[in-house]
Amino acid sequence: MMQRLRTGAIKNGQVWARAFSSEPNLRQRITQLIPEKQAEIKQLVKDHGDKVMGTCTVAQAVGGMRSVKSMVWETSLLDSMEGIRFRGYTIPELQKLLPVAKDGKIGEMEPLPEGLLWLLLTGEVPTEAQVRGLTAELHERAPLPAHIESMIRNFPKGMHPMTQLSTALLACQTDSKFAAAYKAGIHKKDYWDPVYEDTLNVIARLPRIAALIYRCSFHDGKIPDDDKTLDYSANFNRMLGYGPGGKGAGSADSDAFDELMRLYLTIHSDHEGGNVSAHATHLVGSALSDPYFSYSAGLNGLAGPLHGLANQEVLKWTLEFQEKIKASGKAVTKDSVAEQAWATLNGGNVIPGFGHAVLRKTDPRYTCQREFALKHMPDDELFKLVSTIYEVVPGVLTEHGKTKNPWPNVDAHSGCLLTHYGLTEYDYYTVLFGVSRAFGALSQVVWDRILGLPLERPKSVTTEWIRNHFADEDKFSGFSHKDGQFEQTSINMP
Ligand code: FAM
Repeated sequence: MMQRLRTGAIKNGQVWARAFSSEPNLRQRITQLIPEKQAEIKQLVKDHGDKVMGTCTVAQAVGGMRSVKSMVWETSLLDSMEGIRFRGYTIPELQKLLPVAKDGKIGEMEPLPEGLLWLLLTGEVPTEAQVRGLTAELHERAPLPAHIESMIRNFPKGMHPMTQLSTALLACQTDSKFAAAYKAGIHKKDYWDPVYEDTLNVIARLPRIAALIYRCSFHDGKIPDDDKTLDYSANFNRMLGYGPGGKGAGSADSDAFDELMRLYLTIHSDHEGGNVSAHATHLVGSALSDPYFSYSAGLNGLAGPLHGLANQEVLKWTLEFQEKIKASGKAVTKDSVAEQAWATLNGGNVIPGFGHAVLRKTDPRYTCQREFALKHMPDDELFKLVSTIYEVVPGVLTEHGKTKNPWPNVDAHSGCLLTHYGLTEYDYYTVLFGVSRAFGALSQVVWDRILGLPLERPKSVTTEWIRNHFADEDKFSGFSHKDGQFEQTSINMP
């Protein structure tokens, strides 16, 4: 039976459906949804194709295209005041709805990211049986192409973990089902199918790639086999070398690190389409580059300090401050935090973990991590410092007067949680973000191919074109907030 599952899982979704429930499995459910969704997008273009969704001013074109509505992204939507909704659901809603680890009660434990993956790909909350089936399917898809492990083991010491992650994932491209199918002349209506295969394979393989990078960069290079009895996050933790409660954390909370990883992988998965990693993945995928190429590109964007790398920068900033305070023999106070924040700003640097290109309030991904800390580690020293920073920095940034959003984002909190459970190597943190972001960015790429979205190719212009175009008009003094659809964006002068 197991052997039948192993081969059948990848070739034929029917087998998985029979094995875990009589309900449709993920591939079957997506297949059922396709005709309806394809008809919907055709109708949408027929009904509204010539309507204007928004505009783009010169300031927006020069200032990073903030708020320019020019992309379709089905898996999530971000509201500047409320934060992210995954297929219409907020994070607290998902915490009450999505299946949890075995024996747990829905709503009392953190959601399984496998359930979120189902939601992102179908728009539907899966049943427990469907999630168990998906977990098992990901285990079957997890083995890496033969050359990957030795490649990671031979990366130069000191190569940044994100460089390793992007390179190792790209090297798995030898196994792309889409690239092979395209070469063999697949009909365009069937593109989505091998893209779906690649997507699930990438998501299944990322934990082992990421764990190998961690074990080789920071430890002895030893890594256990995949444990098929565990869910995606718990298995990832074991491969990283951590027990259910992490390393050195309180034994009362014996599965707290597994729970943290489930929450972490769920909340970092998607943040609509315009962020650098998602947009890069979508853009590269639009050239029909397969999911290995496109997500490797997304990871390269995630590695920037203004985007995913901010999580390592936050911990570095916080620990350096803690160290400085300890060395001076003083205590952490609101005043000393404010002093440090001003020193950072006066040095011409950003305060990592604060601000956002779209959000205008505290990121709900920050809030749910704070709630996790209050539940599991309220007395943690670093958590207390992060809480003080939360009390002080928004005021400093507001007084500084530049940032449009003085509130913390997702990256302001994650490092202190990981540190509590023993994962202290902050250069590694963005890799965890990268494992999670594949869920959202690649789910959308599957839908890009189902919906037949074409090559992405916006129009660019030169500054001379702009000058000439507006030569007779006095339009360089700004613009009005006519309908609240866009904001003046800042322009970075070198
Ligand atoms: N500290 C200091 N200055 C900041 C700031 C911060 N945390 N956030 C924004 N500003 C500055 C910004 O640099 C800009 O200054 P200039 O006019 O001198 O260029 C000004 O405020 C206006 O920026 P904005 O319109 O409010 O933000 P942007 O949309 O341009 O940038 C971020 C958004 C996220 C890049 C910016 O807030 C930032 O650099 N934050 C710190 C880095 C960080 O936490 N990134 C992670 C974002 C996260 F959610 C993610 O992607 N994972």
